[in-house]
Amino acid sequence: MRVIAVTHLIINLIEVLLLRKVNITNSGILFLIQVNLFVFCHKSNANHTLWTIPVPDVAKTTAVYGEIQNPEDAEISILSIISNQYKRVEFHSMTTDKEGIMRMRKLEFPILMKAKEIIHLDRNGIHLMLYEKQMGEENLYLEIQFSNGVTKKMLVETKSL
Ligand SMILES: [Cu+2]
Repeated sequence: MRVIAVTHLIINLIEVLLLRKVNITNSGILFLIQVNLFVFCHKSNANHTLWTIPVPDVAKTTAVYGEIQNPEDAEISILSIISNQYKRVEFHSMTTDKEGIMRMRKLEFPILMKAKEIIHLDRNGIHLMLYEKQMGEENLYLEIQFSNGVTKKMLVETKSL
């Protein structure tokens, strides 16, 4: 009886230790997941990615979608956007006319942004149009010039649909 009891105690102890070990590992994994999630969220927040769809080399025009954020606590405006691959960058909006046809309309700079505002650029709304493609570097970049003197250089990713 005593031997059995001791054995049982040892098994219990091992179980507790194993369980603890497992728990520590689990918490470790959970912690790592949380850290990764945090870094991921934080990163995606800080980068506000822009993207475009692949266009044939002969195309002189492309559209850019994604997000542009005003990180400031104050109103600022976008004075201009320049690109390393295209001569001209315009803001466009999509409006539906009386006949129900969607039309692009050019928005003039400066583009006013409220404090912390995020402009969501998408295929049915506001987007960027890049004109007159020139030969140049492989990666497409946009440089957003804000009225507070800050210039933000953003890489435009290519997404295949
Ligand atoms: Cu457009």
